[in-house]
Amino acid sequence: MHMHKFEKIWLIFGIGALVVFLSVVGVSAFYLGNKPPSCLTTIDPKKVDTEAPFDKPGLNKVEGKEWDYELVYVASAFLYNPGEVEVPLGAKVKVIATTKDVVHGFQVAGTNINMMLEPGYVNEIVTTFDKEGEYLVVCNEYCGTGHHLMSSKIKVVK
Ligand SMILES: [Cu+2]
Repeated sequence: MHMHKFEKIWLIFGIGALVVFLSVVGVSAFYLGNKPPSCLTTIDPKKVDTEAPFDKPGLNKVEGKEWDYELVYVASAFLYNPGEVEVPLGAKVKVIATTKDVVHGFQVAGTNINMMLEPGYVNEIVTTFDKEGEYLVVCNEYCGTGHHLMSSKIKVVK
C-alpha cells in the first residue's frame, strides 16, 4: 500500500500525541493518585447514621482547624437533616454533606454553594456567611415524587 510522506508524518504525530496524553493521564491517576474531587471521601450509604460526623447532623464548633464550625447535613428522600440551623454572622463554616439513598442536590439560594450529593460520597465546601438573613437550601437534582418538598433553612444571625 502506498502512503504519501505527509500522511505518514501526520499518522506518527497523531499516534505519538495519543501515547503522550494517555501516559500523562496514567501517571497522574495511578502514580500520583489524582482523582476527581468528589471521589476524595467515601462512605457506606447504609452506615451514614452511625458514622462521624453524620451521626451528629447540624452545626458543631471545632477547634484547631482553618474553619470555626462544621455544618453537617444528611440528605434523604425527601428531607435534609437538620431542617433548620442558625449560623453566627461572619463564621467560617465547612459544610459537609452526603446522602443516604439517591442523588440529591444541595444548593443554598443566593450563594455560590451548589453541590451534588451522591450515595457513597461525601461532599464539602468551606464558606463564610457574611450577610445576615435566611437562606433557603434546595434540592436541584430530581430525586423522586417529593423532590419539590425538599428544603432546609440556614439562618445567619448576629
Ligand atoms: Cu430532589
